[in-house]
Amino acid sequence: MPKETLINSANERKRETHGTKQPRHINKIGEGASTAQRSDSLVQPINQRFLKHNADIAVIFEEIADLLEIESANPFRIRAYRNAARMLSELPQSVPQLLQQGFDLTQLPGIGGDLANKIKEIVTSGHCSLLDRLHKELPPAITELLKIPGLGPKRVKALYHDLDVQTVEQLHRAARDGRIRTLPGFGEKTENNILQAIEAHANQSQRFKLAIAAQYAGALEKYLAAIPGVTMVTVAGSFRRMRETVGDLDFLVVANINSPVVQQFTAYDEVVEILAAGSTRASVILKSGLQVDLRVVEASCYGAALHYFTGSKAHNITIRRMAQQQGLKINEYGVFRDQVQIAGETEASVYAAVGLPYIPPELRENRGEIVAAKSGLLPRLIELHDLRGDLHVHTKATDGHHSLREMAQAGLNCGFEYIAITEHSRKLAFAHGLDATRLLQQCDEIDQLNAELKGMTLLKSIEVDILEDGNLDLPDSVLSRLDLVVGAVHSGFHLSRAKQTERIVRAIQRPYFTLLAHPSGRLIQRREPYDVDMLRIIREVKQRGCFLELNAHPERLDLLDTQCRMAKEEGVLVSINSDAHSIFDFAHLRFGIGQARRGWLEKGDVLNTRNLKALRPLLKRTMSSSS
Ligand code: DGT
Ligand code: CA
Ligand code: CA
Repeated sequence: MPKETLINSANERKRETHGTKQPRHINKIGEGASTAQRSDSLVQPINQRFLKHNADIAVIFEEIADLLEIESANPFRIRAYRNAARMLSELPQSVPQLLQQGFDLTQLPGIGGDLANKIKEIVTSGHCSLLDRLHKELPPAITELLKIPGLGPKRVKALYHDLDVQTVEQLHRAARDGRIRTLPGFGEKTENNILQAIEAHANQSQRFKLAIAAQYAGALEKYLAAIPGVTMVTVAGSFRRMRETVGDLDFLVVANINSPVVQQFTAYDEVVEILAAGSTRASVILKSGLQVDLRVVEASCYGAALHYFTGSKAHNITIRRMAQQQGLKINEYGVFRDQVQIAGETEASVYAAVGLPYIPPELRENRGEIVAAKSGLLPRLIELHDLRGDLHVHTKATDGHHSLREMAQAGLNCGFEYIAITEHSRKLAFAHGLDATRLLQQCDEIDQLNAELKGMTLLKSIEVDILEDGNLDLPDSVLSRLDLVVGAVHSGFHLSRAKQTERIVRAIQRPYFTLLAHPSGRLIQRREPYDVDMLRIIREVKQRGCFLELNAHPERLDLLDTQCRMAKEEGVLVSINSDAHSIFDFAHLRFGIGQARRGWLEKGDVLNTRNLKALRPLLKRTMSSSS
């Protein structure tokens, strides 16, 4: 093999390891490098050979070893995968290339017939059926536990088998509740160490909720756009990808050479600290604690810079590798062939240069979007204007701030055709929840108002509490008189996984149940999702012809993006709702749309893109006692 090739692949490996390294904090759970590669690897078609590097194969073998160890497989078998992973990651020759040259892989150290076949399978098909099988048996999040310092596969195995701990959140809970010390071989000291490790892991960076960051971003965007010489301002990074929280804001500005943009940026009145300031870049901390990075670029490389700074890093790395395979170089200044810029003025030109259609920012997480783009299978993502109504709205009859009429008018202003009035039920005394009498009274008011309203229909509903035993907080005789029933959990968050799942499943099975509100129960940065078997719930929802909510409240954004995708795969429609408590809250819907787009949802996957005529029969199905 020529020397140059060896050096190149060694550098490439280094960059890969560096490039996919993720900061350790709880908010990134599920988005680590291995997860990203995993979802991609499940769908890569045969001709994607070039996406597989030695390091990719090593990652797969390492994960197999971890999962086998958690499954108590034969130690020799586990060791074989670990050794092969190490060997592959250190091997300077590219295994895919060796295979192409007809090299017999069993000549590599530690590679027998079985492993050689697995490597071939990975290189030629992009996935490994053994790993696919293991993922079916063990929750994918479990490998995240291995990232907590001090937790190896043996401990993870004990935690999973004895305490049913599958996620870092559950681990945290178990440690806080003192359950870990009861396990053989753990003890109080280990429990404390685990607790500290999780907290260190979680606190490594302060993140801002998307809606909060949007406020700072909007103001700064206006300020920057008004600076002389500035022709374009965009916020890139995780903000543009609509992640539910952002670590910092990445502003990209096109400006002419004489523009005082950097000086004026650092002079912005919210700046409390200037971390760096050069001629084309700067970083500052705002009063809020939010960091803002600024990059100034020329119009000719705007698209390349936007692509680079939008990320995600994992997405960029894969695109860059594709470019390398085609003899191209991509960086934040453009796409180059032999030092000549061939693309980069627009983002679309960057994708076109590597033979791909434009990929929307919300999909750029290296979760299969590149393969989908290549195969012409990118989803046509839902947009805000696709919504025809909102199925979760409160009024001042309970804890909202505006009247029925005011909420109806606000809905009309959004271009909606219907909104469902979903007050809390009696159990939520602090919210002045409705009992049967008050609910039926509200139904009468709605009937009267509907007779008067033009272009807007109020649907009669309730956000009924799901009690701890799975019953609903109001009798069937009352619920049966509504257009739809929205059910929600507001208490008993700490039930065991089995009990919580059973509770929610029972509620869904009630004769009048339509929509499960904020299904995971998490409050961003305040309360972890409750422990529940979401797939089971989604399947029950499907079975009953019911629906799931994606609650757009900035603190909820619940369904999670990955769960949206799960719902889509299971064929369950999602309703993107504001949970408005005032006329202003419909504005939250845009974040719900962002989350839905991150979850690959299209217009057809979303219940409330239906017009009222199409919606009614879907709701009716859930509202017949025989269903
Ligand atoms: P955040 O701020 O933690 O919510 O997440 P991002 O994605 O906004 O990350 P950030 O602010 O560190 O960087 C913005 C983008 O810049 C990132 O999404 C991709 C790109 N980027 C940053 N560092 C690297 C790198 O080392 N390699 C590559 N390929 N891209 C990078
Ligand atoms: Ca950022
Ligand atoms: Ca940044």
